[in-house]
Amino acid sequence: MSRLVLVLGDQLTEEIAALRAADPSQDIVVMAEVRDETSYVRHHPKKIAFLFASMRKFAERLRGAGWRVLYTPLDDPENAGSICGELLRRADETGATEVLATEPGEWRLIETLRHCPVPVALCEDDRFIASHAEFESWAEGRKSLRMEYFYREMRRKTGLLMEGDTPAGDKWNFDHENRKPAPDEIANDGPPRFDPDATVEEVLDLVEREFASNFGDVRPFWFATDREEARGALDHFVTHALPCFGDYQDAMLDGHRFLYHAVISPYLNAGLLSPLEVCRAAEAAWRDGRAPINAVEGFIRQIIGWREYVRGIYFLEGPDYTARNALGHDRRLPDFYWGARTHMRCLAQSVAQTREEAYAHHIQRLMVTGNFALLAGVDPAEVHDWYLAVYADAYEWVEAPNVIGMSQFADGGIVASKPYVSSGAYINRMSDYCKSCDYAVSRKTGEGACPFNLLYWHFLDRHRERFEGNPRMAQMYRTWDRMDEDRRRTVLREAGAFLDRMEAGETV
Ligand code: FAD
Ligand code: DLZ
Ligand code: SF4
Repeated sequence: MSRLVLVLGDQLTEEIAALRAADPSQDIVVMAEVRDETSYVRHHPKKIAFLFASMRKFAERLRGAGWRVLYTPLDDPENAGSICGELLRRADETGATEVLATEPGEWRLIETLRHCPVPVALCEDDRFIASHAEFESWAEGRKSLRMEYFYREMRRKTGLLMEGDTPAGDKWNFDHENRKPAPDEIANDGPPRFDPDATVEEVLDLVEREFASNFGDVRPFWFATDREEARGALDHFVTHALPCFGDYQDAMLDGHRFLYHAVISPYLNAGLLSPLEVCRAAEAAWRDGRAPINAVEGFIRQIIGWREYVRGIYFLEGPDYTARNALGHDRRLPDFYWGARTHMRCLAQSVAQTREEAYAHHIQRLMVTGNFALLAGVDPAEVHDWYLAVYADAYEWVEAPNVIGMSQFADGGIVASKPYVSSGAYINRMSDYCKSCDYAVSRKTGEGACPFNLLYWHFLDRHRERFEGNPRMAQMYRTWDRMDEDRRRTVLREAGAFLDRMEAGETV
Protein backbone atom coordinates (compact mmCIF):
# COMPACT_ATOMS: atom_id res chain seq x y z
CA MET A 1 0.00 0.00 0.00
CA SER A 2 1.39 3.39 -0.94
CA ARG A 3 1.88 6.18 1.58
CA LEU A 4 1.66 9.90 1.10
CA VAL A 5 4.84 11.88 1.72
CA LEU A 6 4.18 15.46 2.74
CA VAL A 7 6.76 18.06 1.67
CA LEU A 8 6.12 21.52 3.10
CA GLY A 9 7.14 24.79 1.49
CA ASP A 10 10.24 25.13 3.66
CA GLN A 11 11.39 21.52 3.20
CA LEU A 12 12.66 21.71 -0.37
CA THR A 13 15.52 19.24 -0.42
CA GLU A 14 15.77 15.62 -1.53
CA GLU A 15 17.59 15.05 1.77
CA ILE A 16 14.51 15.89 3.85
CA ALA A 17 13.84 13.12 6.37
CA ALA A 18 10.40 12.06 5.09
CA LEU A 19 11.69 11.61 1.53
CA ARG A 20 14.67 9.62 2.76
CA ALA A 21 12.30 7.34 4.66
CA ALA A 22 9.99 6.87 1.67
CA ASP A 23 10.10 4.66 -1.41
CA PRO A 24 9.83 6.44 -4.79
CA SER A 25 8.57 3.28 -6.42
CA GLN A 26 5.49 3.15 -4.16
CA ASP A 27 4.97 6.32 -2.17
CA ILE A 28 3.39 9.53 -3.45
CA VAL A 29 4.63 13.02 -2.67
CA VAL A 30 2.05 15.66 -1.74
CA MET A 31 2.79 19.36 -2.02
CA ALA A 32 0.20 22.12 -1.76
CA GLU A 33 -0.12 25.88 -1.87
CA VAL A 34 -2.85 26.49 0.72
CA ARG A 35 -4.73 29.42 2.24
CA ASP A 36 -4.11 28.29 5.82
CA GLU A 37 -0.37 28.69 5.30
CA THR A 38 -0.59 31.94 3.37
CA SER A 39 -2.82 33.57 5.98
CA TYR A 40 -1.61 32.73 9.52
CA VAL A 41 0.11 36.09 9.10
CA ARG A 42 -0.17 38.40 6.08
CA HIS A 43 3.12 37.32 4.51
CA HIS A 44 5.09 39.67 2.29
CA PRO A 45 4.18 38.93 -1.36
CA LYS A 46 7.86 38.30 -2.20
CA LYS A 47 8.02 35.64 0.51
CA ILE A 48 4.94 33.88 -0.88
CA ALA A 49 6.25 34.17 -4.45
CA PHE A 50 9.66 32.83 -3.42
CA LEU A 51 8.09 29.81 -1.72
CA PHE A 52 5.53 28.99 -4.40
CA ALA A 53 8.06 29.28 -7.23
CA SER A 54 10.61 27.20 -5.31
CA MET A 55 7.94 24.61 -4.43
CA ARG A 56 6.84 24.28 -8.05
CA LYS A 57 10.41 23.84 -9.25
CA PHE A 58 11.17 21.35 -6.51
CA ALA A 59 8.09 19.31 -7.46
CA GLU A 60 9.44 19.14 -11.03
CA ARG A 61 12.84 18.12 -9.73
CA LEU A 62 11.30 15.28 -7.74
CA ARG A 63 9.33 14.13 -10.79
CA GLY A 64 12.59 14.14 -12.75
CA ALA A 65 14.11 11.94 -10.05
CA GLY A 66 11.30 9.40 -10.46
CA TRP A 67 8.82 10.42 -7.77
CA ARG A 68 5.09 10.64 -8.33
CA VAL A 69 4.14 14.11 -7.11
CA LEU A 70 0.63 15.43 -6.52
CA TYR A 71 0.97 19.21 -6.52
CA THR A 72 -1.90 21.60 -5.76
CA PRO A 73 -1.55 25.20 -6.91
CA LEU A 74 -3.33 27.87 -4.88
CA ASP A 75 -5.91 28.55 -7.60
CA ASP A 76 -6.83 24.90 -8.19
CA PRO A 77 -10.65 24.77 -7.73
CA GLU A 78 -10.25 21.46 -5.83
CA ASN A 79 -7.77 23.01 -3.37
CA ALA A 80 -8.93 22.10 0.17
CA GLY A 81 -7.30 25.20 1.68
CA SER A 82 -5.24 23.51 4.39
CA ILE A 83 -2.42 20.99 4.64
CA CYS A 84 -4.60 18.41 6.40
CA GLY A 85 -7.46 19.04 3.99
CA GLU A 86 -5.12 18.34 1.10
CA LEU A 87 -3.77 15.18 2.74
CA LEU A 88 -7.30 13.92 3.28
CA ARG A 89 -8.30 14.70 -0.31
CA ARG A 90 -5.18 12.99 -1.70
CA ALA A 91 -5.68 10.00 0.62
CA ASP A 92 -9.24 9.57 -0.73
CA GLU A 93 -8.00 9.92 -4.28
CA THR A 94 -5.12 7.42 -4.00
CA GLY A 95 -6.36 5.04 -1.31
CA ALA A 96 -3.33 5.83 0.86
CA THR A 97 -3.97 5.39 4.58
CA GLU A 98 -0.83 6.87 6.11
CA VAL A 99 1.28 9.98 5.74
CA LEU A 100 5.00 10.42 6.27
CA ALA A 101 6.02 13.98 7.11
CA THR A 102 9.04 15.85 8.40
CA GLU A 103 8.44 17.83 11.57
CA PRO A 104 7.34 21.39 10.69
CA GLY A 105 9.17 24.42 12.09
CA GLU A 106 6.15 25.75 13.93
CA TRP A 107 4.16 24.35 16.89
CA ARG A 108 0.89 25.38 15.21
CA LEU A 109 1.48 23.09 12.25
CA ILE A 110 2.92 20.27 14.38
CA GLU A 111 -0.33 20.29 16.38
CA THR A 112 -2.38 20.37 13.18
CA LEU A 113 -0.57 17.34 11.79
CA ARG A 114 -0.96 15.49 15.08
CA HIS A 115 -4.72 15.93 14.80
CA CYS A 116 -5.03 15.27 11.08
CA PRO A 117 -7.81 12.82 10.14
CA VAL A 118 -5.23 10.76 8.21
CA PRO A 119 -2.56 9.38 10.57
CA VAL A 120 0.73 11.27 10.12
CA ALA A 121 4.10 9.81 11.15
CA LEU A 122 6.51 12.67 11.89
CA CYS A 123 10.25 12.27 11.27
CA GLU A 124 12.59 14.67 13.07
CA ASP A 125 13.90 17.39 10.77
CA ASP A 126 17.61 16.54 10.67
CA ARG A 127 18.73 19.41 8.45
CA PHE A 128 20.17 20.94 11.61
CA ILE A 129 23.48 20.24 13.29
CA ALA A 130 22.00 19.76 16.77
CA SER A 131 19.06 17.41 17.25
CA HIS A 132 16.35 18.24 19.80
CA ALA A 133 17.86 15.67 22.16
CA GLU A 134 21.35 17.17 21.87
CA PHE A 135 20.12 20.67 22.58
CA GLU A 136 18.05 19.48 25.52
CA SER A 137 20.98 17.65 27.00
CA TRP A 138 23.24 20.70 26.53
CA ALA A 139 20.63 22.92 28.21
CA GLU A 140 19.85 20.59 31.07
CA GLY A 141 20.92 21.87 34.48
CA ARG A 142 22.47 25.11 33.14
CA LYS A 143 21.61 28.29 34.97
CA SER A 144 21.85 30.32 31.81
CA LEU A 145 21.72 29.23 28.18
CA ARG A 146 24.34 31.45 26.56
CA MET A 147 24.94 30.93 22.87
CA GLU A 148 28.73 31.16 23.05
CA TYR A 149 29.19 27.88 24.94
CA PHE A 150 26.72 26.06 22.76
CA TYR A 151 28.58 27.36 19.70
CA ARG A 152 31.84 25.83 20.91
CA GLU A 153 30.09 22.46 21.15
CA MET A 154 28.94 22.86 17.56
CA ARG A 155 32.48 23.71 16.45
CA ARG A 156 33.76 20.57 18.12
CA LYS A 157 30.96 18.47 16.67
CA THR A 158 31.40 19.65 13.08
CA GLY A 159 35.19 20.16 13.15
CA LEU A 160 34.63 23.53 11.46
CA LEU A 161 37.59 25.87 12.01
CA MET A 162 39.21 23.34 14.32
CA GLU A 163 42.84 22.21 14.41
CA GLY A 164 42.39 19.00 16.38
CA ASP A 165 40.92 20.11 19.71
CA THR A 166 42.03 23.72 19.29
CA PRO A 167 40.06 26.47 17.57
CA ALA A 168 41.72 27.79 14.43
CA GLY A 169 43.69 30.95 15.15
CA ASP A 170 43.73 29.92 18.84
CA LYS A 171 40.49 31.76 19.59
CA TRP A 172 36.85 30.73 19.47
CA ASN A 173 35.60 34.21 18.69
CA PHE A 174 37.15 37.08 16.72
CA ASP A 175 34.43 39.62 17.33
CA HIS A 176 36.71 42.26 18.81
CA GLU A 177 38.09 42.69 15.25
CA ASN A 178 34.59 43.01 13.78
CA ARG A 179 31.74 45.51 13.82
CA LYS A 180 33.45 48.59 12.47
CA PRO A 181 31.34 51.63 11.54
CA ALA A 182 30.24 51.83 7.92
CA PRO A 183 33.00 52.61 5.43
CA ASP A 184 32.64 55.31 2.75
CA GLU A 185 32.94 52.81 -0.11
CA ILE A 186 31.30 49.40 -0.42
CA ALA A 187 33.07 47.09 -2.87
CA ASN A 188 30.12 44.75 -3.29
CA ASP A 189 26.99 45.17 -5.40
CA GLY A 190 24.90 42.85 -3.26
CA PRO A 191 23.54 39.42 -4.06
CA PRO A 192 23.17 38.15 -7.63
CA ARG A 193 19.74 38.89 -9.09
CA PHE A 194 18.03 36.06 -10.93
CA ASP A 195 15.72 36.97 -13.82
CA PRO A 196 12.26 35.42 -13.41
CA ASP A 197 11.68 32.48 -15.80
CA ALA A 198 8.23 31.30 -16.95
CA THR A 199 7.49 29.43 -13.70
CA VAL A 200 8.40 32.44 -11.60
CA GLU A 201 6.41 34.81 -13.83
CA GLU A 202 3.33 32.65 -13.47
CA VAL A 203 3.69 32.71 -9.69
CA LEU A 204 4.28 36.47 -9.64
CA ASP A 205 1.02 36.99 -11.55
CA LEU A 206 -0.83 34.74 -9.11
CA VAL A 207 0.62 36.50 -6.08
CA GLU A 208 -0.14 39.91 -7.56
CA ARG A 209 -3.73 38.83 -8.04
CA GLU A 210 -4.28 37.09 -4.73
CA PHE A 211 -2.20 39.09 -2.25
CA ALA A 212 -2.46 42.63 -3.60
CA SER A 213 -3.35 44.09 -0.21
CA ASN A 214 -0.47 42.50 1.71
CA PHE A 215 2.38 44.82 2.73
CA GLY A 216 5.31 44.53 0.29
CA ASP A 217 6.27 44.69 -3.37
CA VAL A 218 6.35 41.45 -5.33
CA ARG A 219 8.28 43.01 -8.23
CA PRO A 220 11.07 43.38 -9.08
CA PHE A 221 11.63 39.76 -8.07
CA TRP A 222 15.22 38.54 -8.01
CA PHE A 223 15.47 35.68 -5.49
CA ALA A 224 16.95 32.31 -6.38
CA THR A 225 14.19 29.72 -6.68
CA ASP A 226 16.07 26.46 -7.10
CA ARG A 227 19.12 24.77 -5.69
CA GLU A 228 21.50 25.72 -8.50
CA GLU A 229 20.63 29.39 -8.28
CA ALA A 230 20.88 29.32 -4.48
CA ARG A 231 24.32 27.71 -4.76
CA GLY A 232 25.25 30.49 -7.20
CA ALA A 233 24.18 33.06 -4.61
CA LEU A 234 26.33 31.34 -1.97
CA ASP A 235 29.39 31.22 -4.24
CA HIS A 236 28.91 34.87 -5.17
CA PHE A 237 28.81 35.81 -1.49
CA VAL A 238 31.94 33.82 -0.65
CA THR A 239 33.88 35.49 -3.47
CA HIS A 240 32.63 39.05 -3.26
CA ALA A 241 31.39 39.75 0.25
CA LEU A 242 32.71 37.22 2.79
CA PRO A 243 36.18 38.81 3.07
CA CYS A 244 34.60 41.98 4.53
CA PHE A 245 31.67 40.29 6.31
CA GLY A 246 33.08 40.58 9.82
CA ASP A 247 34.42 44.11 9.56
CA TYR A 248 31.13 45.68 8.53
CA GLN A 249 28.62 43.21 9.96
CA ASP A 250 26.90 45.88 12.06
CA ALA A 251 27.09 48.79 9.63
CA MET A 252 24.03 50.36 7.98
CA LEU A 253 24.07 52.63 4.94
CA ASP A 254 21.23 54.47 3.26
CA GLY A 255 22.36 53.58 -0.26
CA HIS A 256 23.53 49.99 0.43
CA ARG A 257 20.92 47.52 1.55
CA PHE A 258 23.06 44.41 1.63
CA LEU A 259 26.58 45.65 2.44
CA TYR A 260 28.65 42.48 2.93
CA HIS A 261 25.80 40.25 4.11
CA ALA A 262 25.12 36.87 2.53
CA VAL A 263 21.38 37.22 1.86
CA ILE A 264 21.04 33.43 1.96
CA SER A 265 18.66 32.96 4.89
CA PRO A 266 15.58 32.40 2.68
CA TYR A 267 17.48 29.61 0.87
CA LEU A 268 18.85 28.02 4.03
CA ASN A 269 15.48 28.06 5.77
CA ALA A 270 13.56 26.68 2.79
CA GLY A 271 16.06 23.86 2.22
CA LEU A 272 17.73 25.07 -0.98
CA LEU A 273 21.06 25.29 0.87
CA SER A 274 22.28 23.26 3.81
CA PRO A 275 23.99 24.88 6.82
CA LEU A 276 27.01 22.60 6.60
CA GLU A 277 27.63 23.21 2.91
CA VAL A 278 27.45 26.95 3.53
CA CYS A 279 29.92 26.77 6.41
CA ARG A 280 32.26 24.49 4.50
CA ALA A 281 32.32 26.92 1.58
CA ALA A 282 33.25 29.73 3.99
CA GLU A 283 35.88 27.62 5.76
CA ALA A 284 37.47 26.65 2.42
CA ALA A 285 37.79 30.35 1.57
CA TRP A 286 39.76 30.89 4.77
CA ARG A 287 41.95 27.80 4.29
CA ASP A 288 42.79 28.96 0.71
CA GLY A 289 43.61 32.49 1.86
CA ARG A 290 40.57 34.07 0.16
CA ALA A 291 38.96 35.41 3.35
CA PRO A 292 40.36 36.35 6.79
CA ILE A 293 39.62 34.39 9.94
CA ASN A 294 37.63 37.17 11.63
CA ALA A 295 35.16 37.19 8.73
CA VAL A 296 34.90 33.43 8.38
CA GLU A 297 34.64 32.69 12.09
CA GLY A 298 32.02 35.43 12.50
CA PHE A 299 29.98 34.07 9.61
CA ILE A 300 30.18 30.42 10.69
CA ARG A 301 29.16 31.46 14.23
CA GLN A 302 25.94 32.97 12.85
CA ILE A 303 25.02 29.63 11.33
CA ILE A 304 26.22 26.85 13.60
CA GLY A 305 25.98 29.13 16.63
CA TRP A 306 23.02 31.52 16.48
CA ARG A 307 20.87 29.69 13.96
CA GLU A 308 21.13 26.34 15.75
CA TYR A 309 20.83 27.94 19.17
CA VAL A 310 17.61 29.83 18.42
CA ARG A 311 16.04 26.69 17.00
CA GLY A 312 17.01 24.82 20.16
CA ILE A 313 15.40 27.52 22.31
CA TYR A 314 12.18 27.52 20.27
CA PHE A 315 11.63 23.80 20.70
CA LEU A 316 12.89 23.70 24.29
CA GLU A 317 10.59 26.50 25.46
CA GLY A 318 7.42 25.11 23.91
CA PRO A 319 4.30 26.47 22.21
CA ASP A 320 3.62 29.27 24.70
CA TYR A 321 6.94 31.02 23.92
CA THR A 322 5.40 33.44 21.42
CA ALA A 323 2.86 34.64 24.01
CA ARG A 324 5.49 35.76 26.53
CA ASN A 325 5.55 39.38 27.61
CA ALA A 326 7.96 39.65 30.54
CA LEU A 327 8.05 43.46 30.43
CA GLY A 328 4.27 43.84 30.24
CA HIS A 329 4.39 45.93 27.06
CA ASP A 330 1.02 46.63 25.46
CA ARG A 331 1.29 49.47 22.97
CA ARG A 332 0.02 48.99 19.40
CA LEU A 333 2.59 48.58 16.64
CA PRO A 334 2.78 52.03 15.00
CA ASP A 335 1.47 52.37 11.45
CA PHE A 336 4.88 53.38 10.14
CA TYR A 337 5.92 49.73 10.45
CA TRP A 338 3.42 49.19 7.64
CA GLY A 339 4.73 52.06 5.54
CA ALA A 340 2.99 55.13 7.01
CA ARG A 341 5.14 58.25 7.04
CA THR A 342 7.65 58.85 9.81
CA HIS A 343 10.27 61.56 10.29
CA MET A 344 12.68 59.00 11.72
CA ARG A 345 15.00 58.29 8.85
CA CYS A 346 16.41 55.04 10.28
CA LEU A 347 12.92 53.56 10.60
CA ALA A 348 11.67 54.94 7.30
CA GLN A 349 14.68 53.43 5.51
CA SER A 350 14.55 50.04 7.21
CA VAL A 351 10.81 49.72 6.57
CA ALA A 352 11.04 50.94 2.94
CA GLN A 353 13.77 48.40 2.26
CA THR A 354 11.73 45.70 3.95
CA ARG A 355 8.73 46.56 1.77
CA GLU A 356 10.77 46.38 -1.42
CA GLU A 357 13.08 43.44 -0.68
CA ALA A 358 11.45 41.36 2.10
CA TYR A 359 14.96 41.65 3.55
CA ALA A 360 16.75 43.73 6.15
CA HIS A 361 20.00 42.71 7.74
CA HIS A 362 20.48 41.78 11.35
CA ILE A 363 21.34 45.19 12.77
CA GLN A 364 18.46 46.90 11.03
CA ARG A 365 16.14 44.26 12.54
CA LEU A 366 17.72 44.39 16.00
CA MET A 367 18.84 47.98 16.50
CA VAL A 368 16.35 49.95 14.42
CA THR A 369 12.92 48.28 14.14
CA GLY A 370 13.42 46.01 17.17
CA ASN A 371 15.08 48.66 19.34
CA PHE A 372 12.32 51.17 18.65
CA ALA A 373 9.50 48.71 19.40
CA LEU A 374 11.17 47.73 22.67
CA LEU A 375 11.87 51.31 23.75
CA ALA A 376 8.31 52.34 22.88
CA GLY A 377 6.81 49.39 24.78
CA VAL A 378 5.01 47.73 21.87
CA ASP A 379 3.14 44.48 22.59
CA PRO A 380 5.67 41.74 21.69
CA ALA A 381 2.94 39.62 20.10
CA GLU A 382 2.36 42.39 17.55
CA VAL A 383 6.08 42.76 16.96
CA HIS A 384 6.33 38.99 16.47
CA ASP A 385 3.52 38.98 13.90
CA TRP A 386 5.20 41.79 11.99
CA TYR A 387 8.58 40.06 11.73
CA LEU A 388 6.97 36.74 10.85
CA ALA A 389 5.09 38.42 8.02
CA VAL A 390 7.57 40.78 6.42
CA TYR A 391 10.81 38.83 5.91
CA ALA A 392 11.35 36.21 3.24
CA ASP A 393 13.33 34.09 5.72
CA ALA A 394 10.74 34.16 8.52
CA TYR A 395 9.46 30.91 10.04
CA GLU A 396 8.50 30.74 13.65
CA TRP A 397 11.34 28.48 14.84
CA VAL A 398 13.91 31.12 13.89
CA GLU A 399 11.88 34.33 14.02
CA ALA A 400 10.33 33.92 17.49
CA PRO A 401 13.52 33.50 19.57
CA ASN A 402 15.06 36.41 17.68
CA VAL A 403 12.04 38.64 18.25
CA ILE A 404 10.44 37.51 21.52
CA GLY A 405 13.83 36.66 23.03
CA MET A 406 16.73 38.58 21.59
CA SER A 407 14.97 41.71 20.41
CA GLN A 408 12.03 42.31 22.78
CA PHE A 409 13.32 40.66 25.99
CA ALA A 410 9.80 39.26 26.32
CA ASP A 411 11.13 35.86 27.45
CA GLY A 412 12.62 37.56 30.51
CA GLY A 413 16.25 37.01 29.53
CA ILE A 414 16.59 33.46 28.20
CA VAL A 415 18.20 34.52 24.91
CA ALA A 416 19.61 37.93 25.84
CA SER A 417 21.46 38.74 29.05
CA LYS A 418 20.33 42.35 28.79
CA PRO A 419 17.85 44.17 26.56
CA TYR A 420 19.17 45.36 23.20
CA VAL A 421 18.32 49.03 23.62
CA SER A 422 20.28 52.03 22.49
CA SER A 423 19.90 55.76 22.09
CA GLY A 424 20.43 57.46 18.73
CA ALA A 425 24.21 57.56 19.34
CA TYR A 426 24.61 53.88 18.42
CA ILE A 427 22.58 54.24 15.21
CA ASN A 428 24.58 57.33 14.33
CA ARG A 429 27.88 55.54 14.91
CA MET A 430 26.94 52.53 12.78
CA SER A 431 25.01 54.23 9.95
CA ASP A 432 24.61 57.34 7.85
CA TYR A 433 20.85 57.56 8.51
CA CYS A 434 21.06 60.41 11.00
CA LYS A 435 22.68 62.75 8.46
CA SER A 436 19.44 63.01 6.51
CA CYS A 437 16.97 62.70 9.38
CA ASP A 438 14.42 65.35 10.37
CA TYR A 439 15.49 64.81 13.98
CA ALA A 440 18.91 65.75 15.36
CA VAL A 441 20.75 62.83 16.90
CA SER A 442 22.87 65.24 18.94
CA ARG A 443 19.78 66.72 20.62
CA LYS A 444 18.80 65.00 23.82
CA THR A 445 15.71 67.07 24.59
CA GLY A 446 13.68 69.91 23.10
CA GLU A 447 12.56 70.65 19.56
CA GLY A 448 13.87 68.06 17.07
CA ALA A 449 15.47 65.77 19.67
CA CYS A 450 16.02 62.22 18.36
CA PRO A 451 13.17 60.04 19.76
CA PHE A 452 15.60 57.21 20.48
CA ASN A 453 17.43 59.55 22.89
CA LEU A 454 14.24 60.28 24.81
CA LEU A 455 12.79 56.76 24.76
CA TYR A 456 16.03 55.15 25.84
CA TRP A 457 15.89 56.81 29.27
CA HIS A 458 12.11 56.36 29.46
CA PHE A 459 12.64 52.59 29.00
CA LEU A 460 15.37 52.39 31.64
CA ASP A 461 13.37 54.46 34.09
CA ARG A 462 10.13 52.51 33.75
CA HIS A 463 11.95 49.14 34.06
CA ARG A 464 14.31 50.19 36.82
CA GLU A 465 13.21 47.55 39.27
CA ARG A 466 13.93 44.76 36.82
CA PHE A 467 17.22 45.96 35.37
CA GLU A 468 19.12 48.08 37.86
CA GLY A 469 20.61 45.02 39.51
CA ASN A 470 21.94 43.73 36.17
CA PRO A 471 25.72 44.32 36.25
CA ARG A 472 25.74 44.92 32.47
CA MET A 473 23.32 47.83 32.95
CA ALA A 474 24.74 49.43 36.06
CA GLN A 475 26.70 52.03 34.09
CA MET A 476 23.53 53.17 32.24
CA TYR A 477 21.67 53.70 35.53
CA ARG A 478 24.65 55.55 37.02
CA THR A 479 24.62 57.93 34.02
CA TRP A 480 20.85 58.47 34.39
CA ASP A 481 21.17 59.07 38.11
CA ARG A 482 23.93 61.63 37.60
CA MET A 483 21.66 63.82 35.45
CA ASP A 484 20.03 66.60 37.40
CA GLU A 485 16.47 66.12 38.49
CA ASP A 486 15.05 68.77 36.12
CA ARG A 487 16.68 67.23 33.11
CA ARG A 488 15.39 63.78 33.98
CA ARG A 489 11.89 65.16 34.39
CA THR A 490 12.11 66.90 31.00
CA VAL A 491 13.32 63.71 29.28
CA LEU A 492 10.48 61.65 30.74
CA ARG A 493 7.86 64.28 29.95
CA GLU A 494 9.03 64.65 26.35
CA ALA A 495 9.27 60.89 25.86
CA GLY A 496 5.72 60.51 27.19
CA ALA A 497 4.46 63.27 24.91
CA PHE A 498 6.15 61.61 21.92
CA LEU A 499 4.48 58.27 22.73
CA ASP A 500 1.10 59.99 23.14
CA ARG A 501 1.43 61.67 19.75
CA MET A 502 2.46 58.38 18.18
CA GLU A 503 -0.51 56.57 19.71
CA ALA A 504 -2.84 59.33 18.55
CA GLY A 505 -1.73 58.54 14.98
CA GLU A 506 0.26 61.75 14.40
CA THR A 507 3.23 61.50 12.07
CA VAL A 508 6.23 61.29 14.39
P1 FAD B 1 24.12 37.21 7.32
O1 FAD B 1 24.28 38.39 8.19
O2 FAD B 1 24.95 37.19 6.09
O3 FAD B 1 24.38 35.92 8.21
C1 FAD B 1 24.58 34.63 7.63
C2 FAD B 1 23.56 33.64 8.09
O4 FAD B 1 23.64 33.44 9.49
C3 FAD B 1 22.10 34.02 7.83
O5 FAD B 1 21.72 33.72 6.51
C4 FAD B 1 21.35 33.21 8.86
O6 FAD B 1 21.04 31.93 8.37
C5 FAD B 1 22.35 33.06 9.99
N1 FAD B 1 22.02 33.97 11.10
C6 FAD B 1 22.61 35.13 11.41
N2 FAD B 1 22.10 35.63 12.55
C7 FAD B 1 21.14 34.78 12.95
C8 FAD B 1 20.25 34.74 14.04
N3 FAD B 1 20.23 35.69 14.97
N4 FAD B 1 19.37 33.73 14.10
C9 FAD B 1 19.36 32.75 13.18
N5 FAD B 1 20.20 32.72 12.12
C10 FAD B 1 21.08 33.71 12.02
N6 FAD B 1 16.73 35.10 10.65
C11 FAD B 1 15.97 34.28 9.92
O7 FAD B 1 16.51 33.42 9.21
N7 FAD B 1 14.61 34.36 9.95
C12 FAD B 1 13.98 35.28 10.70
O8 FAD B 1 12.75 35.33 10.69
C13 FAD B 1 14.75 36.18 11.47
N8 FAD B 1 14.15 37.14 12.22
C14 FAD B 1 14.93 38.00 12.95
C15 FAD B 1 14.30 38.96 13.74
C16 FAD B 1 15.06 39.82 14.51
C17 FAD B 1 14.40 40.84 15.38
C18 FAD B 1 16.46 39.72 14.50
C19 FAD B 1 17.29 40.62 15.34
C20 FAD B 1 17.09 38.78 13.71
C21 FAD B 1 16.34 37.90 12.93
N9 FAD B 1 16.94 36.92 12.14
C22 FAD B 1 16.16 36.06 11.41
C23 FAD B 1 18.39 36.74 12.13
C24 FAD B 1 19.15 37.55 11.07
O9 FAD B 1 18.76 38.90 11.12
C25 FAD B 1 18.93 36.99 9.66
O10 FAD B 1 19.22 35.62 9.66
C26 FAD B 1 19.83 37.66 8.68
O11 FAD B 1 19.60 39.04 8.66
C27 FAD B 1 19.63 37.05 7.30
O12 FAD B 1 20.35 37.76 6.33
P2 FAD B 1 21.70 37.23 5.70
O13 FAD B 1 21.49 35.91 5.06
O14 FAD B 1 22.22 38.34 4.83
O15 FAD B 1 22.58 37.05 6.99
C1 DLZ C 1 5.21 30.12 4.70
C2 DLZ C 1 4.40 29.21 3.83
C3 DLZ C 1 3.47 29.75 2.95
C4 DLZ C 1 3.28 31.21 2.79
N1 DLZ C 1 2.71 28.96 2.17
C5 DLZ C 1 2.87 27.62 2.22
C6 DLZ C 1 2.06 26.76 1.45
O1 DLZ C 1 1.17 27.18 0.72
N2 DLZ C 1 2.29 25.44 1.53
C7 DLZ C 1 3.25 24.91 2.33
O2 DLZ C 1 3.44 23.69 2.33
N3 DLZ C 1 4.00 25.71 3.11
C8 DLZ C 1 3.85 27.04 3.08
N4 DLZ C 1 4.58 27.85 3.88
C9 DLZ C 1 5.54 27.23 4.82
C10 DLZ C 1 4.84 26.72 6.10
O3 DLZ C 1 4.06 27.74 6.68
C11 DLZ C 1 5.94 26.21 7.04
O4 DLZ C 1 6.22 24.90 6.65
C12 DLZ C 1 5.55 26.25 8.49
O5 DLZ C 1 5.42 27.55 8.95
C13 DLZ C 1 6.58 25.55 9.36
O6 DLZ C 1 7.86 26.13 9.26
FE1 SF4 D 1 17.07 57.52 13.79
FE2 SF4 D 1 17.43 59.43 15.67
FE3 SF4 D 1 19.25 59.07 13.75
FE4 SF4 D 1 16.88 60.08 13.15
S1 SF4 D 1 18.41 61.01 14.47
S2 SF4 D 1 17.99 58.51 12.02
S3 SF4 D 1 15.53 58.98 14.55
S4 SF4 D 1 18.68 57.60 15.35
